[in-house]
Amino acid sequence: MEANRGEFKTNWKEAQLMGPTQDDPTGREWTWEEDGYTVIRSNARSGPGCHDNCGILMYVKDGVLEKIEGDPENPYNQGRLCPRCLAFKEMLYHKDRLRYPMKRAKEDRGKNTFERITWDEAYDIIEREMKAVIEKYGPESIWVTQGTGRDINGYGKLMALCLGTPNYGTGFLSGQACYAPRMFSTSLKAGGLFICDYSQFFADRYDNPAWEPPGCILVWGNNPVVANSDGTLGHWVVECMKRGSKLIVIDPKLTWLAGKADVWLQVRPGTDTALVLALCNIIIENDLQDKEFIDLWCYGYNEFAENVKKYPASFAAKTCGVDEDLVVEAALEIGHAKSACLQWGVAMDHTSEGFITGMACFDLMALTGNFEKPGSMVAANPVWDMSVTWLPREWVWDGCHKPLEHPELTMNDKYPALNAIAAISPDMLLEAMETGKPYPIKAMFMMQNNAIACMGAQPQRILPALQKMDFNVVVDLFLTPTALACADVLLPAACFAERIGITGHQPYALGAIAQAVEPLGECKSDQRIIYEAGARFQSEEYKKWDSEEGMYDYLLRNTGLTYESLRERTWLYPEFEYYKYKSGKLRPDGTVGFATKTGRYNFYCPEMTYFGLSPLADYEEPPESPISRPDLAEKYPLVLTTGARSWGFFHSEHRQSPSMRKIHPEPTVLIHPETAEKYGIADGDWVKIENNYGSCKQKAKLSIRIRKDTVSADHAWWFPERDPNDGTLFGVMECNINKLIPMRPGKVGLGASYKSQLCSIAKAEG
Ligand SMILES: Nc1nc2c(c(=O)[nH]1)N[C@H]1C(S)=C(S)[C@@H](COP(=O)(O)OP(=O)(O)OC[C@H]3O[C@@H](n4cnc5c(=O)[nH]c(N)nc54)[C@H](O)[C@@H]3O)O[C@H]1N2
Ligand SMILES: Nc1nc2c(c(=O)[nH]1)N[C@H]1C(S)=C(S)[C@@H](COP(=O)(O)OP(=O)(O)OC[C@H]3O[C@@H](n4cnc5c(=O)[nH]c(N)nc54)[C@H](O)[C@@H]3O)O[C@H]1N2
Ligand code: SF4
Ligand SMILES: [Mo]
Repeated sequence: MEANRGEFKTNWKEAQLMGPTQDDPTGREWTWEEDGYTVIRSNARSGPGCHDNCGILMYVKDGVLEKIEGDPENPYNQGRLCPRCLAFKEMLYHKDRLRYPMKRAKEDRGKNTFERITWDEAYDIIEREMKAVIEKYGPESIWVTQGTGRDINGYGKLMALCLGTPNYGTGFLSGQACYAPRMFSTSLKAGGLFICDYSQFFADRYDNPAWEPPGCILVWGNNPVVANSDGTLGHWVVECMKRGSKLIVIDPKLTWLAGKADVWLQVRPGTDTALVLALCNIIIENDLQDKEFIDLWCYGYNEFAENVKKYPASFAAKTCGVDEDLVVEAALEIGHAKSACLQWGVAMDHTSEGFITGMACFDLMALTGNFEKPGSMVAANPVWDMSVTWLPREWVWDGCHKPLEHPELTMNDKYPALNAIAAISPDMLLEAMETGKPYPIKAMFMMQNNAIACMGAQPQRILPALQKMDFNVVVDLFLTPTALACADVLLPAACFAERIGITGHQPYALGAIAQAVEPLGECKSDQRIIYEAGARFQSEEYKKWDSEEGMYDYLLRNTGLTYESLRERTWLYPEFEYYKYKSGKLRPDGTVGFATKTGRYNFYCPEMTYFGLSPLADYEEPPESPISRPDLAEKYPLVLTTGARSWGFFHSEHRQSPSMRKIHPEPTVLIHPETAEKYGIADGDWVKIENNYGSCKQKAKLSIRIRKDTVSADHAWWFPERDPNDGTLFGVMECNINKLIPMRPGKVGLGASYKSQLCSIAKAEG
């Protein structure tokens, strides 16, 4: 790689950075010429969607992106890429990419009668229509929505601020059931987010002398090798296993990792809390708890220890449907391990009271002293306070907006926990769209949100609610079922290779997204769309920048970097240390301990009483399960889990990509062969999946990998190859498993039922 060594413009030795960095950037260039290509070094990001920032090298010839390779020097992925980045070109240059802003008459919603317009006309319409809604109903009647953790999210908040509405958040994601429940659990328990330590905080990774591989990794309701979710790459787990980490997997399905685990606990979906509490019980019974950590750094241990006596191994075995000996074996493995970490997945948030599961998981880690030591749970603090993308902070947009006039207008009366994390309730907002109460919702500004196909539960409610709005804006890469159903103005977003950006939501490194090619047609980055559209609603003070680069310079203003200097390095790792609760680095006041009110890890969580809940974690059956609803189970005897991630798709995306579709051509429901036989279903048959909320059909895939009492159905299917004028919205309602999932959060307003429902199955016509 001689060709990419050169001189930097920035003198890094003299640069006044906010803090010391780990890696030596000398000579690492961000662009160079090689074999007739211009090579651009960058960090991948959406769109299309992903939670990660893998290091990439983009090879460009004559203005065309010809190939992408993994950047072997980037510590994050060390040269490896998953199929979606390798097939990125198929999405970037797809014939169906939206290329121009478009409008459609409101009476044509659902029909493909979009007309091309200019950006100015698009912004004129948005200004006129949104101002009419604001005038008539107030700014709070606009809902600005986002999808999952793409880098646009922090900026979406700016759009809401510009429009003056408090209603900004995930679009129709029942119970904010993606990461928010777990993050809130951990902030109450430990005063912040803590994640597994796979050496990702170090620029020299597994070779760093301070790092040690976890003694034991618990992969809990997560499939990291496929999902690479929330800034964790699956191959990190594999690298730790190579270095001796033991593996415990908790999953109703035999995943690739479960097949390699020391212990695999094949739980009934929705019962995880019972298992965690039993593991805690067994550890205490065997006197394997970390007494020093508990004495010095924890609060309410005695109450906790007393409470988990209710959950012996036999309770977990019976409730979760697993072997009692295996529960004990897992507990002893964790209790004896020199260190352990818990890699949790969205399966937790996808049960109604998953918020409590998250709390219990942290109790298990605290009980065994697995905080802040190498190979345990370490604090995921934002890099140099740059949390612009995952958890937008108010200061980021300081001075760029008028304060919200009616912050009290969030619809969280029922859910004080949501107010505590400044989140909205998508469930309440859908109700408001339907009923006009507590106040009407009349306009949508939807970015990266294919709600009808994917994010929303009960799309049969969402579709009519969207179609009766006064005005809808959709920003996407493609004409999705949601856009076809409801967009009055449809705006084309740029892919990551077509724009610049900064990454930094993953708490290890700051990174730059470098532009490799010109945007297709008139596509623009979401960020630019937001500041251009936002300017129509804001006064002069908002106009702090007039370019994307200016915007990123503004965001980086406290770090000592500019966008250009960050791009020069491509990535930058701040210094990292362990045991921050001992050095005062977890608390804003610099005193030792955790950043909770008690200053300790809270086994007993006083704040829970504010939400009318028990301060200790306890088990509750899912609202619809064979045990809680035997009446329903008579008709719908199987447990339904949905949406397990697949290699080629990111949610509803990539159905257009020929190679990704080849991996996974049709919607499939995984059924145990004995169960299938009972219902007369053969491999490849179309199956009607039904419950008390609705029904859909998917193709049977028979496999002994899944529990006999459970079926696992795909989510987010639509058929972009269909004619948009055939009246089916790309077939979005035919195979849509979300018709069987209620828009109904857990008691605190967080958590939902995407992975724990009841259903019946029967052979269907094709
Ligand atoms: N390729 C790809 N990657 C993705 C995504 C994608 O769509 N495609 N989506 C991204 C997003 S937004 C998210 S939130 C993450 C999620 O990533 P993951 O957390 O990995 O989510 P899933 O694959 O839905 O579920 C993980 C595992 O939980 C198991 N499971 C199902 N129900 C239960 C249960 O009740 N208890 C337990 N213990 N396990 C259960 C499933 O069988 C599955 O193996 O992935 C992200 N990454
Ligand atoms: N049944 C079931 N339903 C689920 C889940 C499940 O496990 N089971 N998982 C849930 C979870 S955890 C999540 S997070 C949600 C995810 O829900 P979403 O984030 O809404 O996922 P998608 O629908 O794939 O993505 C929305 C749209 O974003 C567009 N897009 C991608 N990149 C960009 C970009 O850079 N800019 C713009 N403007 N648009 C872009 C895509 O083309 C797509 O149409 O789904 C939820 N739905
Ligand atoms: S996880 Fe896959 S799609 Fe996401 S950035 Fe990495 S290689 Fe690309
Ligand atoms: Mo998610």
